[in-house]
Amino acid sequence: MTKRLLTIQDISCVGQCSLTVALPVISACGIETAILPSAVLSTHTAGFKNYTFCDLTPEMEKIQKSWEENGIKFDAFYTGYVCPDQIDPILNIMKSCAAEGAVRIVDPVMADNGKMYPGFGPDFPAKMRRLCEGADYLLPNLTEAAFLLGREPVLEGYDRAFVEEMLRALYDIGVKNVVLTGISFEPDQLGVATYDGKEICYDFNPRLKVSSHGTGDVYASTFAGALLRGLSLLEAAALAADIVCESINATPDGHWYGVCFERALPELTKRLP
Ligand code: PXL
Repeated sequence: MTKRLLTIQDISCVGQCSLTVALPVISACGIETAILPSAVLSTHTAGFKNYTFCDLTPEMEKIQKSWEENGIKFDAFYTGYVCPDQIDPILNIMKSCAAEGAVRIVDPVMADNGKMYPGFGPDFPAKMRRLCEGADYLLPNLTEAAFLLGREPVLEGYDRAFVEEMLRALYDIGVKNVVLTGISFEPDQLGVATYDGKEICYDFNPRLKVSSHGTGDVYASTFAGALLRGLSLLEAAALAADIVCESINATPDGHWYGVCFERALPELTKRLP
């Protein structure tokens, strides 16, 4: 039977991120993809000027009630960019609209490259941490991982012991599986580390020369779709990294605001069982 996933994140109308990535990517994986927009923005917040922002928190409870009245349940939840007052409404939806054995995938979108995204205050990581507690899969980048743990981000010069201590600390938040992205021990490699409470695994790809917006969303969406199609933790983590690389490689120079993940969708469907 086809699985139904609910993804909760913003609609950035233009910008190739969040829902405009998650919906096509997860659908391409053959998973029914339902959405709950956390906010509507004219564009994403990384480089466009005068973006509009409409916080949809007041809709959430009403939507939940309607879903309850229709008996709608989800096999999986995948959260991304959410607003500070949405943690409890989202936890309520995850409780009342979960099919048996429903999986929670949390991408704690809030920061990158050592800095919080515009619009999130210093109190946001503690709120986001509450959403992470009880997640089946947590997918932070190194900056988000540090902020979730109340630490200063360390982005270079670290070793395996540093990464592995961090994975264990993230696991201790109350998470079943951790996927830590943006790990690098050598200048020409970039990868991810996974931890399921027993085993730590790594997957590396050659580091690409450009840094791009929206790659975290391509990563998490591919991971979610692949996982629901039956791939293991490490298989889904590695496939998602490959699809991000493929998307970056398919993006022409000067296309600064996102990656052309659309061009990587054929490769994604080819790689699924
Ligand atoms: O890609 C993460 C993201 C999602 N949504 C919005 C953003 C960003 C990153 O900047 O601004 C609105």
